[in-house]
Amino acid sequence: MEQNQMDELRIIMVGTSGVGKTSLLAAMHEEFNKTFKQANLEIWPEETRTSMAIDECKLTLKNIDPRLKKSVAPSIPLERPWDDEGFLFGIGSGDKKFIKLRFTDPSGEYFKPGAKPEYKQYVEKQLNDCDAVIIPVDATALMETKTGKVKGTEIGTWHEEINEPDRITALLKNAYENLQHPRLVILAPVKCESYMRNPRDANDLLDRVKMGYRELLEFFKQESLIKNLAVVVTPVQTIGNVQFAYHQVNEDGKTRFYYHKTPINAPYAPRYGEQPLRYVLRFLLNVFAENKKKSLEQQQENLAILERDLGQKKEELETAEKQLERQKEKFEQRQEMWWLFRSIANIFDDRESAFYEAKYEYNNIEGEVQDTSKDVRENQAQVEATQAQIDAFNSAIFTFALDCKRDDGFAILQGAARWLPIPKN
Ligand SMILES: Nc1nc2c(ncn2[C@@H]2O[C@H](COP(=O)(O)OP(=O)(O)OP(=O)(O)O)[C@@H](O)[C@H]2O)c(=O)[nH]1
Ligand SMILES: [Mg+2]
Repeated sequence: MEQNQMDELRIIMVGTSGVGKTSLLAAMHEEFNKTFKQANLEIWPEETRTSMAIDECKLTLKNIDPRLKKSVAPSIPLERPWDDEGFLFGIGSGDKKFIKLRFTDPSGEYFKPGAKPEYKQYVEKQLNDCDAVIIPVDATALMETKTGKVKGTEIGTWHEEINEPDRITALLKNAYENLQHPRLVILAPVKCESYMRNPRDANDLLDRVKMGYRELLEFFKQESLIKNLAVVVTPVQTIGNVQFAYHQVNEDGKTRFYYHKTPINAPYAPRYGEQPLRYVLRFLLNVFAENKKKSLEQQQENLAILERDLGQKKEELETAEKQLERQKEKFEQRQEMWWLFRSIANIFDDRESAFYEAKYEYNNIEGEVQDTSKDVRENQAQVEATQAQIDAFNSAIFTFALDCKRDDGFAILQGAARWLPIPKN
């Protein structure tokens, strides 16, 4: 999490070309307004290349033909990948923005083994720095074989080819080797309408995800990682009302899946797009609240020191005031004396300097008391503001977390207690 003028939390979509990164982000985006409103949070989206691509993707999916022949435009690999601002928006309440969220949706080209060095470096750095990673999983590739739906302990015939789990595992092993910060990994089956019809099918899909990413999930469970990693599975129907029909090997030797809408004129109705969003926010807000708690403790400590300091200075001021009173009285007494006696007395006992010294000392301490009082007020305001932020976040997390699904294909595989707790509201 970047500690600049406003904290920024970063999420990256990870997966090979055509697996469904942009479509998933589009399905999540479709739920944004409703989900944030529900949690009494405002969002301030910024117009970027990615936000326009998301709108275009939604348009394509909203008007997609009954046989899904038309497809979403592949995301364009940029000459300089870091020019990609991603999809950026501020979150806050009232008119106060608390944090920024940045979703990055790279082109699948970047993840290819033969990708250009600058793409490889980009992916490596992003995976190192991003707080959360979302991995769309092509459910058809995971669940279908040449002879129909998987049975027993089978994994889909095209899982390796299309989802490239080994490639993804290698990238994350590399990025999380010496993981020092909390991270969330979401495995999100997409194009999964045909496998989410009833809880039994949905849980079967979940089991296949665990089998299809066994090596990755075992890596996540190792000692050095387990305390910093939360892992979740959230199947998202990125179009809705779609049925897998059949597969066909095309001239290029590549297998293509064919689908149709059910009913044939069904509208664009993505389902559960808000679930990965809810888990991302539940995680990030917990991480954020935890960091805020640390800075709150620090602020409270500073405030306690300042208050102690102010107490001391006030005591010193009282002493200086008494001293000033005393010197003033003595000086005034001296002033009332007959001038000759006064001049002689002043030679042995200069009450005027003593008085002005006491006055100077008093003014000095009074200035310090005013400065420290100001510091105390400012720190108190900061402590209250941070506490208010934490409270706002906790209630937002609470609202988000309430509707996080944990059954029928959805699951928290790791880090539930540590990074996805539901705060007491
Ligand atoms: N059957 C089916 N196809 C879908 C669904 N959602 C998206 N698609 C299709 O999946 C294909 C890939 O989707 P994208 O979201 O562009 O995939 P991507 O990972 O962003 O691909 P790149 O940008 O090239 O890396 C497109 O042809 C979409 O039309 C769905 O729910 N069901
Ligand atoms: Mg894309």
